[in-house]
Amino acid sequence: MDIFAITKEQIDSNSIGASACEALEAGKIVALPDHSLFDKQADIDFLLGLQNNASALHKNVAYKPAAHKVTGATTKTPQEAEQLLQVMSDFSKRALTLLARVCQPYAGKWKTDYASYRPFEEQGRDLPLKQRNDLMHVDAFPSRPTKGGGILRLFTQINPSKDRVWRVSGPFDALADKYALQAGLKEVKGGSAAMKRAAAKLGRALGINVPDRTAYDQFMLGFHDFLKGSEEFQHAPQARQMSFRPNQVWMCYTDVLAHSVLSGQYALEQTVIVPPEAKVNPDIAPVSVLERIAGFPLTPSRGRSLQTV
Ligand SMILES: O=C(O)CCC(=O)C(=O)O
Ligand SMILES: [Fe+2]
Repeated sequence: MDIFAITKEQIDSNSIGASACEALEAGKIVALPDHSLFDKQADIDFLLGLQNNASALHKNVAYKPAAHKVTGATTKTPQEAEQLLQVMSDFSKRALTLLARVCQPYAGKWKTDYASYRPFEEQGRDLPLKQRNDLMHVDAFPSRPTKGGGILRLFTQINPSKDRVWRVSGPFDALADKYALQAGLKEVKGGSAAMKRAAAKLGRALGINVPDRTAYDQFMLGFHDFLKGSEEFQHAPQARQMSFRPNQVWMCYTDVLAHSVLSGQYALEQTVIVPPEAKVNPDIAPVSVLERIAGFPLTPSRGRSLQTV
């Protein structure tokens, strides 16, 4: 029920059409046939070996394709840094190629976001509440507002022997119907253009980047925190546990499907931001669901289109 499985034959014969996008938008996990997203075993061994530097790796390792840069890793030598950049960049390219084949209706329309490598054991990770990924949540990025776009992520794991275990709960509309008002949906304001200009100016003067958040982004950030802090939601009886085996590749909209990771080590992920108008069923996008509940637009461009209807 939560999984939409795609076969190698479907990928090879280009016969997926819009079916995977539809499943993803409805909050399902698309499971792909086992598929290595690495050129050679040596690249995988290199990433697994980085764990030996655990004390130097503070958080997930991020690869930023637009800047062709890796952050979050402290490498021992320039050669190691160069190899990590190369391996992450190759992974990112392969993941994006696969995404474009599985989600043809989106190809060319998304904004490429970061890729990441997650070298730590997730079980028992000691993180502050907002950063804890073992509590179910929908994703929202504080530094990168999507302005209504969907957060589509492709995951794989290079762990040779251990499953990655998730808990999931959806669909989004049921979650929003139950909790969006409690989480402050009616109170969010995008801020006026003048306020945003003033904040951006102040940010530049202080040398910090002030993200340009819409009311939608503000709500989703708050919703992420609200869900992590809700005892009731964390113990929701409808939540399901699922396991991903070594070498498995899977995708989902992590802002549509509430999820948490209970255990697992050595996963990689590539994110793309899909604008709502590129979706096959824009009416079920979180921004549309939330606007129906709120009764007012949550992003400026959607505000314009709502007014002309
Ligand atoms: O690493 C994972 O398996 C998922 C963690 C998560 O929820 C996230 O990165 O937003
Ligand atoms: Fe998440």
